[in-house]
Amino acid sequence: MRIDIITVLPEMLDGFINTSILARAQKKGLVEIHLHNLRDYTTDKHRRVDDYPFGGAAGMVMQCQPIDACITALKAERDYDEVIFTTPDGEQFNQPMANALSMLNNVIILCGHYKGIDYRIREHLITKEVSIGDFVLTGGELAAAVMADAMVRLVPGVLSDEQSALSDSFQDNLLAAPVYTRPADYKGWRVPDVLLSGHEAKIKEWELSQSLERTRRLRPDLLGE
Ligand code: 6GU
Repeated sequence: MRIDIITVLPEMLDGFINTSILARAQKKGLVEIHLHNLRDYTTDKHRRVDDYPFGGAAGMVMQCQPIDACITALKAERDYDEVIFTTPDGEQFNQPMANALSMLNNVIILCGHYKGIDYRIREHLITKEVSIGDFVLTGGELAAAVMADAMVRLVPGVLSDEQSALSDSFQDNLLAAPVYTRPADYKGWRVPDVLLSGHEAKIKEWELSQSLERTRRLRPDLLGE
């Protein structure tokens, strides 16, 4: 899978995509993540990528030209499955969407900024508009990071233990069961006895009952309740 992220703040994403699991996934050759500085594509001599909105509304609007130039240059190199725009009025990102996107070969993520982008970009070049929740961020960079992280960890081979992606909260609409590590007794805070019993069937049963109990208590909506 290849992800191309178009942004006016590549430095904001550089550390993130080159750290930890995302860095290892790229070193292993399982994914490629490329950052593109939108300012490198403007024909404006002052490197501006935004302008005042027609109609006199507040705030600046990202212009068509640099975005079109960047996306067109990328599309000349390969076919893209989706051209995603991050925006608070987009479709809500969730685990099923992460699962579907993780199976694609080539994806562009355009990070929104300022008051918005010229709507013609959304009409003519964007294939999918995505929000990461009902709150407003100053820019789409954090949303792009969230999406890239959720997608990349699902690519086969990225996580050392394949099971660990399958047993995530939300993969089966259940919250994950609690986990513990050594020591079994820390300042009198004890790990549940069943986990120390070595009885695999009993442990599975306990984990499922914990998952159900936590989901019912914390996220009854996931159970349709
Ligand atoms: Cl994708 N962008 C911005 N700017 N704010 C958001 C968002 C995206 N998702 C939730 N809030």
